[in-house]
Amino acid sequence: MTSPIRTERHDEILVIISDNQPVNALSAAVRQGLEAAIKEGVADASVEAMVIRCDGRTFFAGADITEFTKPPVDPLLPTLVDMIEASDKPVLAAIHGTALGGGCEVALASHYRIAVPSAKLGTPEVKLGLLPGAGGTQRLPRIAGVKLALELTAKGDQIPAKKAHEAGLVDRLAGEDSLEADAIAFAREIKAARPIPRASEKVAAADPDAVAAFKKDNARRFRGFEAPLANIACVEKATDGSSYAEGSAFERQEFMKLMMGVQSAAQRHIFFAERQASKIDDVPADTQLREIKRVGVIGAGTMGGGISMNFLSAGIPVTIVEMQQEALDRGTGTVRKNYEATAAKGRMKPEQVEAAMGALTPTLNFDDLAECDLIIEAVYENMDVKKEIFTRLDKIAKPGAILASNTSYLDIDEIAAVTSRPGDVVGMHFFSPANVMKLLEVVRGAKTAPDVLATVMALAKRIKKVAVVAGVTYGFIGNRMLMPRQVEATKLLLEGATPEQIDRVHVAFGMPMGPFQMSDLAGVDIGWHRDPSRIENIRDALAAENRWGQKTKAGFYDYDEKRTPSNSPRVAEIIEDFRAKSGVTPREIPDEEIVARTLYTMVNEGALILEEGKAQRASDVDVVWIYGYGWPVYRGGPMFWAQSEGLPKVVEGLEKYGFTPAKSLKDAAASGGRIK
Ligand code: T1G
Repeated sequence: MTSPIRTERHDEILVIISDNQPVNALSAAVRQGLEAAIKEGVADASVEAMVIRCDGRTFFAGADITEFTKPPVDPLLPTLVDMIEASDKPVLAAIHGTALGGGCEVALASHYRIAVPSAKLGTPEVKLGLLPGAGGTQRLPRIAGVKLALELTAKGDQIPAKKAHEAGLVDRLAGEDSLEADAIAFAREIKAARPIPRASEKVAAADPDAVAAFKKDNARRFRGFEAPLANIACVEKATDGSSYAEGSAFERQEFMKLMMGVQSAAQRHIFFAERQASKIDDVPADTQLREIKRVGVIGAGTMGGGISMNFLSAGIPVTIVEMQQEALDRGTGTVRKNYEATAAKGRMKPEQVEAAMGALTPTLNFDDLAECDLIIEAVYENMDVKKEIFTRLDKIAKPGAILASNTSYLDIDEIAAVTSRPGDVVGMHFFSPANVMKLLEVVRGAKTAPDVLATVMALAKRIKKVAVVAGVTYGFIGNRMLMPRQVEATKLLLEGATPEQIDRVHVAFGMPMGPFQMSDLAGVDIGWHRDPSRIENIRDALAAENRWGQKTKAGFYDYDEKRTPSNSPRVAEIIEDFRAKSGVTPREIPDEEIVARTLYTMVNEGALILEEGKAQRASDVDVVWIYGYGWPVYRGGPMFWAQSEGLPKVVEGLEKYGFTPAKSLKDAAASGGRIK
């Protein structure tokens, strides 16, 4: 097999080139090729300096993550980078695209770094539950200081080449289209410069204030994660007077601890699961896509406005339709307000706000949708209303337009059936707030055409969503799994638990909030029959007293002006009343029962969804819960977590509390296999 590494001579400069598509991951073959090429350059007296660069779209994007579960192959990356640095001839890294992780570490071990202005550098290993294990935590603080080293390692931020140049992380900026030539010229310039600069020989100044501030600013973000603290410890080690050798030994030790831990396995699982989710098993990757030049959105409410922003922010014009001018104005006003809030935080320029708003065409005329290539219905959850809309769309939408519904639960096949073009109908279930939440459930109807699916999945990437294909089933994947959790959480209230206990168990597990906190945020009145005289359950009782959640400053909790929650004596009374009416004597509920009844039941529902073919793969279910509901990524999603809990334990827990485990779950538990 040919090596992905080749060399080219430019007189006294040896250029070492990697071509390992798609992202030049530092696979064993790449490492072996680099080692051989560096040795060749060092041994050849006519070589006075070396340049390392990559073909394709990016400089090395890191170690090859697919190798982590395989036996290690020499040279290991730490050995390779130290060998590069030890070269007695200058080595120069020529960077384009994203120099990430081990790729950044190869650049840091090189003696000089030149980058095109569009390049970015980073050490995002922390997002995989790891840390830069090839000297990155030791070289970064020595080159660029503690503060930047923490941002890059413990947070996993990327830094644009220009900023990296200002910080001394990059020595020179190349022309955007002349990287190799500029790198060779730079190599000629420094080839005789001595001493050769080596990061590991520099001293990194301690900066306890920066560490303290960083820990304080990121405490919430790091809650439950192990890797960020390990990164911080390694960066601090580089500044405590330890030698590079001592620091890198400590780094190696910490890296191996993380590598062997469950959190990194979970985070690496999600890294690949997210990319796998974009693949539709029975739709070829090269399916011809439909062109989407203009999107129509029906409904300018919270969802319609948020959905529109996704496309406007991606530079896709939107026609937004309402029935009343007042609603239309309110909707477009909210879009502008959201953009202006983003601009106020410096994350958008005023001219970008105007460009986005300029691409938004509000109208009361439904027929204006005729020019749209994709039309997304985002009105309230009522099947009759949706059918009426799709009947009208069928008459006015242009041939080939994709007709999508943002429904959260309803049957896409039933909606498609009112049109003459069911192949063009698909579900696009955005999660609120639609311009923020990354998950998009793409609901495949029985007749949805393959190219419609492929087009929507590709469009999801364009609007920076993580898309997962769901089948037609009530609540699709995420909301269907939410139902047993909500049912059991409510039952547990009757039996003796409190909203705060149940929420505490979920937050301690790593969820951003528990079921009742979530209910108060979304609205206790969502789906309520609106008849205050009809009180059949605790939720009805709350809704009837206008306890609709945060928006009415009272729900399952009471809220002050700043929406700070407090336990509600009134809610306790309501729960007591229902216990009395139901003849239930409250009992002490152990936390493990809450876990089994609210989390194991979700896993069981996920297994049923998979058995019914309503999700393509178990990892898709995980992706839904990570990106749609904030499931802690260090637990890898419900199905991965169940596996790490031990399926026999999950099955036993389900049976202990009277649930029937899904067949696939039981079989996998019995055979020691996995849920697929
Ligand atoms: N290893 C193996 N495969 C990788 C990979 C990697 N590092 N990065 C990407 N891929 C695959 C990916 O699975 C997909 O495969 C294809 O490449 C395109 O990726 C010792 C231990 C570089 C910004 O964390 O952030 O170095 O689905 O769809 O959107 O200190 O990939 O096509 O079959 O994401 O253009 C640290 C991870 C590793 C960077 C490009 N590095 N990658 O984004 O394409 S650990 C990272 C990314 C490490 C050392 C440590 C992104 C990207 P497929 P893609 P993209």
